[in-house]
Amino acid sequence: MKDEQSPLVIIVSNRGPFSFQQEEDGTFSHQRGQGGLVTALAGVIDHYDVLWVAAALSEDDEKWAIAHDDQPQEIEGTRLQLVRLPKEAYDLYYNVIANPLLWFIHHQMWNIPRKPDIDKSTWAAWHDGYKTINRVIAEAVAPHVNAAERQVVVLPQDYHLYLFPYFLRGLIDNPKVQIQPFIHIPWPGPDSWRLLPAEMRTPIFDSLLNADRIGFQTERDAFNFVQTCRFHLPDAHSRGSRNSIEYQGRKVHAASYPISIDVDKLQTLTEEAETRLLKSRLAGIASDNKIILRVDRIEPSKNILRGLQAFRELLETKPQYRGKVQMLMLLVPSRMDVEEYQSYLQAVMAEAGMINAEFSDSFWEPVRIIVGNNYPRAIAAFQLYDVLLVNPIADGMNLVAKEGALVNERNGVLILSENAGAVYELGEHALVINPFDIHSTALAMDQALKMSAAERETRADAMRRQVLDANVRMWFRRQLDDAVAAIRNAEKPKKATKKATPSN
Ligand code: GDG
Repeated sequence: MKDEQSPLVIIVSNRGPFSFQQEEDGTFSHQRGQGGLVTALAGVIDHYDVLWVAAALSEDDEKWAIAHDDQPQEIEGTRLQLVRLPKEAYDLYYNVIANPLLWFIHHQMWNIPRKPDIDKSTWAAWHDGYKTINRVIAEAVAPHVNAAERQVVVLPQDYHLYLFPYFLRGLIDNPKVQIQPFIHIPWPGPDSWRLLPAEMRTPIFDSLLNADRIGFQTERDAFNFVQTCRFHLPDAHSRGSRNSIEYQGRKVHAASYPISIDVDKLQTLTEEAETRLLKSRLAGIASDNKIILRVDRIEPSKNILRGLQAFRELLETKPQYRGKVQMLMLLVPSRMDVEEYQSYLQAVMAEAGMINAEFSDSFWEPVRIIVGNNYPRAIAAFQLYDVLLVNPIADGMNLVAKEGALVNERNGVLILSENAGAVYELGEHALVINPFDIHSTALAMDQALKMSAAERETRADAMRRQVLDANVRMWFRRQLDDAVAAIRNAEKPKKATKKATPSN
């Protein structure tokens, strides 16, 4: 049941919750969108009055938008508006600026003597792509904000929309609005931003400070943001605060809202026939081997290659595991038109092939890679692992770690990077590693594989409880509660303040 008194919530994201396909008879069918963000948000919005505004990503999405006069339509209980965007500008925004430039800065993935190389074409992409798309999306959202006669909470999602708050602020006149971006990826410290020219980074910080509150995955990210603004914007002051910035007469909060998973939905999914079938297939592949699992998008920041190198070291130094342990890797294709991603996949395949060539025997394949997009298969695999390897170079949160902890049936051990946001909630019960340290990762694999049943159970129980206690609904609710409280606070008549007396 939606609460009529509740605010209008406008989620704004690059990728929407549904994609469309036009059938031969001209009607449209739809499919749920993919990705961590859509999965997380799709699970929680049913209870709110939500308008979701996203980019029309395909030709059929555009046709769907045209068929509905570019107005919102209700799809499975969600009001959705897809914004048609100039194609060339979209390509520059997405494939030159957002991914890879901003993504690489956030995950610190540079090979600095060579990259980033910000040349004339990057500048053109900034002006004609990133700025343009952010402005056009803000223009699509503004009329909804202005027409609403009640509180409005605008939730732009992630690094694709950094300039959106600036453009939106210039277009709206509704005082009962809170602009509250959420940033899903890690926010690096001030020095990392020196890789971006001041004429790019300053508008990003300035735009975000046009918001009222900015949500981050962890306190570390929120603190890094405050520090970044202090260092790079001469007019920004934190006045000793770790989580707010005063800038141009406004106070902007940096808050942490660790994202989580939809516990009920995930548990239901484990019961479905398809998941069960996939589970028995995967169990068959692993035979009676212990499973070291990883589930990731094919993404250099996930550190897949070092994970394999650690497994190689394990097999080299501890021959007792040969024939007894299999590394199962479910890899989801991602950004396959970006050169770095293609060559990364090639390197991963080559390393896995080399390990198999060196160690396999007639009955045992040390590494098994399954490439493809199949969420139920990932859920099936989570139930089966003995060890889950989550070793990203940097990761905002990492939902895989939480999903695994919830549904695993073998009291599996989590090996977790100290640079994943999830480490703050799960680290105490996981084996925490430095993601660059291949040797220690191999030692952690050994420790996990020989850990006593009692210790595995204690750790797994604690992680499961932690995930059960922090559902994704809470993540969403907390953001809305804070936004509504801020609007109410702003509406309260201001008490006359005493004139400050100069002190010594
Ligand atoms: C970004 C941030 C942050 C697995 N196989 C398939 C599939 N999955 C699911 C996983 C998980 C999701 O995709 C991936 O989420 P992660 O959090 O692990 O990683 P990112 O995609 O990088 O997500 C991250 C997240 O946003 C949310 O804020 O935690 O730090 O980088 O749920 O189980 N999904 C589909 N097909 C598969 O084959 N569709």
